[in-house]
Amino acid sequence: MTAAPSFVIGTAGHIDHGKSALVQALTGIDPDRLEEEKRRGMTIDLGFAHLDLPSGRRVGIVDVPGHERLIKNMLAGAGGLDMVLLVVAADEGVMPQTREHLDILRFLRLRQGIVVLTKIDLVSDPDWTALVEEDVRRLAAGTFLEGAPTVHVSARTGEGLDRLVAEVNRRLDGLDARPVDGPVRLPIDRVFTMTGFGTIVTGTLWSGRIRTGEVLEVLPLQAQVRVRQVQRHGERAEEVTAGSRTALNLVGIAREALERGMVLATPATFQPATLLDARVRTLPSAPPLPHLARLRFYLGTAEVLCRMALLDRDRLRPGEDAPVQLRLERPIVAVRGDAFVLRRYSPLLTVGGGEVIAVNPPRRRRGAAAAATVAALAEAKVGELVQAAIAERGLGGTALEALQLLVSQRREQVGEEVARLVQEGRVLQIQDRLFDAGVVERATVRMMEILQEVHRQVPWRLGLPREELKTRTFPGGDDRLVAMTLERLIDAGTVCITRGLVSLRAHHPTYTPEESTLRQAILRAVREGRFGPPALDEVEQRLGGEPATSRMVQSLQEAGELVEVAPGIVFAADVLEEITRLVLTRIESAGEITVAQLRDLLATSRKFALALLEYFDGIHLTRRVGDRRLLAKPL
Ligand SMILES: Nc1nc2c(ncn2[C@@H]2O[C@H](COP(=O)(O)OP(=O)(O)OP(=O)(O)O)[C@@H](O)[C@H]2O)c(=O)[nH]1
Ligand SMILES: [Mg+2]
Repeated sequence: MTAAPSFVIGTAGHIDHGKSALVQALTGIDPDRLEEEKRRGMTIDLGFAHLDLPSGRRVGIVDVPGHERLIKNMLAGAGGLDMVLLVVAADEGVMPQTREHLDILRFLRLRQGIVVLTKIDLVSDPDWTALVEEDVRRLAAGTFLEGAPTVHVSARTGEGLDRLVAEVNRRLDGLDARPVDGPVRLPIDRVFTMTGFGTIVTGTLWSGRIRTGEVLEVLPLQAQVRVRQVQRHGERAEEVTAGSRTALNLVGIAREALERGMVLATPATFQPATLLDARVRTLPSAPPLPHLARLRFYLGTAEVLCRMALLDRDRLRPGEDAPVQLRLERPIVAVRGDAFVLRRYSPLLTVGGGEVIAVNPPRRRRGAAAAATVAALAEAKVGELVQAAIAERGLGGTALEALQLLVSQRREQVGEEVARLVQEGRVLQIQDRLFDAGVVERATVRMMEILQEVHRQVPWRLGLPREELKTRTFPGGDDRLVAMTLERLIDAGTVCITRGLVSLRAHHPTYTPEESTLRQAILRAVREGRFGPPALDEVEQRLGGEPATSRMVQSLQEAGELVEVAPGIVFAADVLEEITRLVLTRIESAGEITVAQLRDLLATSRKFALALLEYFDGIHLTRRVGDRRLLAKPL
């Protein structure tokens, strides 16, 4: 069963035009809840109510202040609206904050509204009313309110209220529901404590659903909290869904830690941001803005100071549209596609607004290139963004969850795009990690080049240890990626791994005549010692102690002709094979062998016998039980 989607309606309009009186007349709830509001007869902060429609549906109402100095509070309420009642007092007509509120709602991309001419009881001259209506029509032209119904209302006499309610009811059906299946995102607009409950926060749930008992994250604090109780329109509920006015009783956080502007969210989904790529448009009435103008930035219920870096011009003129980077003074939660409003710092004045294009992008150098990048990003499709984000992570790859943070789109949508990219071969998925196929391809080519280079420069070496190869070709690379790349190259017959060394299959070590002579001499010296070979450094000294000698010792080991059974103790491979056979024969007949027995058998010293048996343990030929060695695996 899917319940009807929830919506929130807001008021807007000039001070004293009757917004709060209208809400009270409609709902019976006085939205002016503060003592100061009642005393001064004006709204100071947001007020909340709910309206039961004839269809049985209940909608949330947010009442905003009209005072020009309280626009910041109006903005905190305007962010979560689905529909507005633009209130214009019939006796006064369009006034400055009628315009400013409408400008703000346009920047916030509100789509639906009704014009309410209030105080209609105060106007008896129909010509005057027609004049006001004409003014409003001109104001609405070219905005989402163009063609919207205008309802004449009196909060005092009740005239027109029924028509208004019917109009609200009708208009709600045309609204798009907010994404219930998205992550939880609730910009907090109020925080208070209630005796017996502790911390309560309220807000409009922008997306997702919240259930009792759920754990959420407070951003930008990145603190975890538990939801002890959920309320919807002041009534206890098991669950609230997107578009609902919501109150939550939180456990695990002090009231003092919370404030308006913070966001409650699904944990590990949003990344607090201080840098945004954005497109900004200024109002025709705005002053020209210089590069790095200091502005107030409003998104959700947050207000934060910022500097606006102009990427492709020195000045943003009135009515212009430009790609910018916004450097915020405090982290906020923003998502690609979010709408925001910009106001001048002093004097306080709405100057523009825009849309977030990228969250936490690289800091851009001004110029045509940066502007073009941001413009291209603005046009990019989700798939392209996902691919760019994966490519940006390079050889380290990225997890799907991290992509949600990077791209901040609806969860399923990102998953679908990833699946498509994997299928098209543009993204590689290894277990739960994602890599850009192009990046991997380039790294693979580079790996072959490095092997070629090493083979050419050091022809005597069999290959490169895996770790060394990794740090040279996949710096910062994910181990799973390295393993998979090697596996592919081995399968293709291009590369092989011998005794832990990676080489091109076509490579065979070659030696200069001097190196060949040295190898022979080393091998002879070790083999002569038979079951009691000379120590490595002794051999090296005997042969002149040149660096070439130790290089050839290494090459003999790599080739498997010498085996180091313990540090400094090497046996010729054929001698070690002979010892292995003797040990096996002995265990077969006697069932076991001890260090002393091996020492006697080989007529050698205890040092060698012990080193050999430990070596055999190490390669899992034998296993130790007390003093004795048995076969690791029964024959
Ligand atoms: N006669 C008449 N007076 C009204 C009507 N609606 C509101 N008023 C009066 O107008 C004054 C302002 O009304 P409010 O509802 O507080 O105005 P507001 O738009 O909420 O004002 P702010 O919140 O401060 O922006 C009050 O004295 C109301 O009683 C109406 O329909 N008719
Ligand atoms: Mg009011």
